[in-house]
Amino acid sequence: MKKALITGITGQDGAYLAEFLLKKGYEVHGIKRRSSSFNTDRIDHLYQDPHEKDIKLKLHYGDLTDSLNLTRIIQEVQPDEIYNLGAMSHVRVSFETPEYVGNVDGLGTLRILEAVRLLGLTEKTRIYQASTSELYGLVQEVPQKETTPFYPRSPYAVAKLYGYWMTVNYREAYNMYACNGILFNHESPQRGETFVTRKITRAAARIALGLQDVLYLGNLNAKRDWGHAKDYVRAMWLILQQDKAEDFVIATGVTTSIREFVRMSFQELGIELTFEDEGVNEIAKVKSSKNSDFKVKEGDVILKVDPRYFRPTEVDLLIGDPTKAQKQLGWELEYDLQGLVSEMVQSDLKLFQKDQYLQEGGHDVFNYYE
Ligand code: NDP
Ligand code: GDR
Repeated sequence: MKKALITGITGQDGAYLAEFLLKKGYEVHGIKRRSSSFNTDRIDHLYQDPHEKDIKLKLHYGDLTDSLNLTRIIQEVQPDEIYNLGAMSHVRVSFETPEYVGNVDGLGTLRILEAVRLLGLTEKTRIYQASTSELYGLVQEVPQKETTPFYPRSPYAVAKLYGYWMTVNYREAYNMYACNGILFNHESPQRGETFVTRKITRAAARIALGLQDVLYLGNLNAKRDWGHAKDYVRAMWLILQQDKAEDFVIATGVTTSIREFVRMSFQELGIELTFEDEGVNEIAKVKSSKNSDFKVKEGDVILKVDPRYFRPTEVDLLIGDPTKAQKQLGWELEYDLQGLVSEMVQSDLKLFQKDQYLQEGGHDVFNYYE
């Protein structure tokens, strides 16, 4: 039985990957951070009581800033595969915490690579590094592929650039099986609430149910190549199953603006929008609504721009070319954007119907949204 170690197992990708690997028969180990409240929501459905025998999912406390801890866990587990998904992954927040991001996202990658080397596991352990389309940053070429030059535009992307090159360097210097997956944006109902897609699908559901009036967003013109996280974790695994370690772009090849994602999300609920006044004064109004149970009416302003969400340096356009992954890994998409939007909106609608029910029953409902 193969053993996998996942950093960032409590995140969106970590949770889907753990589920995927368990189904494949792996023993899965995950590193979780100590938190003052429970932080395992996304993997609770996979949880196995550690008092039982032969459990297949094991969690270890740890942190990517702690070399001793990482080295000890890797020594204990002796993993066949390590998926380094742990990161402070929010681009805008990285402008506020640049040193921390350098430590976790940049040096954290080095700590994993070096631990494997020092423990003499270079022949046994394969390493997947969660690299990102943010490396491309300022547009140099479209669509972006493995050979496109990088031009990172945030402390997050600069830290990930260090992780990318460390992975390449350890592969070349020590003949390690270490690979970068250069993944373009991927989303799901488990996406963190402050990333733009989830912020939009949550707001669409909440506005329809009368739990929120307005959605505040930043740059509506940015374009992203959005896929489904389930398709993307399968690619991570495939990248580690090849004869030779290589880096791969994982993307859909289709790009869509934030504004269009808003339109599609509300449309999923039968609410048509009109957008007025591009720029900082841009708003979106309800044009029509098919569902009379929803608490919106024609002319309601449901979206405003708040410059607070603008970034000091923005990545305007991402569109990836997944040809290499398709040819060499045999990787194919199972989801398209319409299916993704539909799944996310319907999931959030169900989630917030519970809040609506509680509120109507006279209970207080609090929801932090940014
Ligand atoms: P999430 O933000 O959902 O998850 C990040 C994970 O990293 C969480 O488990 C988090 O723990 C953990 N983590 C954060 N800081 C530390 C630390 N100091 N030590 C150990 N673990 C830590 O990210 P995603 O699942 O969306 O992304 C997975 C990886 O892929 C990340 O590295 C991200 O940068 C990268 N990536 C993501 C893309 C995407 O579109 N989703 C695209 C390309 C790359 P906790 O739950 O406690 O916060
Ligand atoms: P991104 O994702 O920065 O691409 O990084 P995010 O969803 O945060 O932003 C996408 C685009 O939407 C614009 N935007 C807003 N973004 C957020 N979060 N909130 C807003 O209110 C808002 N309004 C407009 C942004 O300016 C941006 O252009 C994600 C992360 O998962 C990274 O970890 C990963 O590496 C990349 O995807 C690929």
